[in-house]
Amino acid sequence: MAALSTQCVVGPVPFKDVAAAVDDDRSSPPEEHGDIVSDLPSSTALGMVLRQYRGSWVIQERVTGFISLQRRFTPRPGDVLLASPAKCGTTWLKALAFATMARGAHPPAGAQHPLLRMNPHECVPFMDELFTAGQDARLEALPSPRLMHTHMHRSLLPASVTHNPDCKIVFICRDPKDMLVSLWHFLKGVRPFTFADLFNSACEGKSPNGPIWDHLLGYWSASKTSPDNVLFLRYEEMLIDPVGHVRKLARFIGQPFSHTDEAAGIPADIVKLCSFDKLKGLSANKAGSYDGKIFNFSHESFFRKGVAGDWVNNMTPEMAQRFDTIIEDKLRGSGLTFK
Ligand code: PAP
Repeated sequence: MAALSTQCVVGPVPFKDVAAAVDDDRSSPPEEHGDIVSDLPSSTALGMVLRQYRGSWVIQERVTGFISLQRRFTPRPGDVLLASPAKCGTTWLKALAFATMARGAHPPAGAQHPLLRMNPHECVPFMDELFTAGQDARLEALPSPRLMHTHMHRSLLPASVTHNPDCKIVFICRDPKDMLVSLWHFLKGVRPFTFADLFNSACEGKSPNGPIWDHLLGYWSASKTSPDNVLFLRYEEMLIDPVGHVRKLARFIGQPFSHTDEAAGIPADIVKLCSFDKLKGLSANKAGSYDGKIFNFSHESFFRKGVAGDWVNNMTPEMAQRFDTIIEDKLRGSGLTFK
């Protein structure tokens, strides 16, 4: 690593700044695991081949990365892992968590804040993708504490993460109906399928990283049994009280706001910096694209409406009822509801 010495820098730092300086030759080559993948149950949905791996339907190209992650990822004390099903508020959570953890080096009201010049996905790395591409050396190059993200089910994470009191997981979810609608708008640009196709796949549990209910239940249960290690957040509640949730997030990761922070209005500044309108309006998010290795997404596609309840504009009442009933049945007895 040439440009950024990690010895004197405290994390999290913008991932893009570090990644650009990593010599890719030092990255571990992707492991093959082809024999394991070809033995897994498969299903074709939405123009993609999915493989059922440890209960989760995974885009085929990602399975080897997941296996590599399980075998090679070494957590460090202080690591914070953001986890989410797709389209549940990851971009927002990445921005809020980065701004909160990096507030010492980067005051949220500062004119030079990294989130003013780069997309939140460029600040916080997506582990699943880096392991898929054999670029996990980029994670190793990050100074501690690291802030990372995964769309993996909790059951797919290595025990070194899930049974590690020094590793914190922050999970975000939202009404699964809104998640589906958001996913459709996001993916329809890169895959030709209808909303009905996505809806039917999700009802069967066969959407990418599905079933959604197992994704939710894994982190929900862990947040109940290990509340110091797993924080369970809901997008809709965050929209109602973003400042309260930023305080909760800061406390959970062991960096509560001091009286001085509060007096200086730091929590409110973080919320302002990361607000939908602020981020959407930045040129860093209006232009450019995100190389997701399998797909390429424009930065602006991560900012659509940013509201709760948009499913009413995309689903019939019958579809909504069918999906609500499935989710309710699957979550029954867990204490988790979306009513
Ligand atoms: P990802 O899983 O691909 O990373 P993710 O960020 O989880 O996507 O989801 C995007 C949703 O969050 C979009 O919701 P919508 O389609 O219903 O509008 C997007 O608009 C919303 N979003 C992005 N940034 C923010 C933000 N700063 N505040 C609130 N919502 C946001």
